[in-house]
Amino acid sequence: MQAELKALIFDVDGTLADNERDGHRVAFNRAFAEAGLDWDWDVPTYDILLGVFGGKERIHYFIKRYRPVFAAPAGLDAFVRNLHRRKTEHYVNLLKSGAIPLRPGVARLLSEAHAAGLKLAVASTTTPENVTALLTATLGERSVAWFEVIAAGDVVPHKKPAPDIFRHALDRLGLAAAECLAIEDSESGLAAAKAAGLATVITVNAATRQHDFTGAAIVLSDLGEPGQGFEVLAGEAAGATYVDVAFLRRLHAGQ
Ligand code: XBP
Ligand code: MG
Repeated sequence: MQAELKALIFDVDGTLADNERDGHRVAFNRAFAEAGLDWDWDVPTYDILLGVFGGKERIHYFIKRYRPVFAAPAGLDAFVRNLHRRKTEHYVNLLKSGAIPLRPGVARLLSEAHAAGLKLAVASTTTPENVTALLTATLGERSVAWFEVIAAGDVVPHKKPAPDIFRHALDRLGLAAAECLAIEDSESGLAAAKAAGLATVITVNAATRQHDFTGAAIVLSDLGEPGQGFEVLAGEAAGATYVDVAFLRRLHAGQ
């Protein structure tokens, strides 16, 4: 790419932290139990439900597909909204308890990129307070200010795989897609980033390893650390073993 790399736009769930199965899933189940529902999302069910982005959207889909005769006590939308609000509280409490660490290389890359003057942004489907709670719990309160833009949740009409949240982040950054790189973990996330014109680095996790990542700039097991390198699943790392700012600049220039 001709343009200089000016910003990194991070997905959150599955990318910054491996937080779906042991974080979000647990929080959903706690909210269901508390509401007296006999719904319990085990890992295989949750892996299917992860195809639907957004917690409220996921609950709606579950009811439609698995509990078609369920009659919500109030209107369905209000019922799901309230249930999801409690889910968010449970999730934030899980984060505060230290249950969810960042993935390998994330803390290192964020602090290096911030120090190098790259702008940092988030483009996520999750609820905004989940993002600030994750950053605060793992990197401390001041890390939230490293991010010029935290684009998350219902601020756009269409969630991933639609490109809306990445376009929104680019607008707020005041940058062109060619000046940025996205970091994602899922096929839908890649589709969203690509449709917004962004070159994308993929770090897979157990739930996304089998996804189709055609069109990604590179597909890695994780960001890697100096002593514990990544595995390259697709693309060319040119001898690098972990992702740092120099690696991202080279990758971006080659797009
Ligand atoms: C992943 C999602 C989210 C979370 C749950 O978002 O789809 O819905 O699973 O969060 P991303 P909420 O990978 O874009 O970060 O319940 O707050 O929606
Ligand atoms: Mg994700």
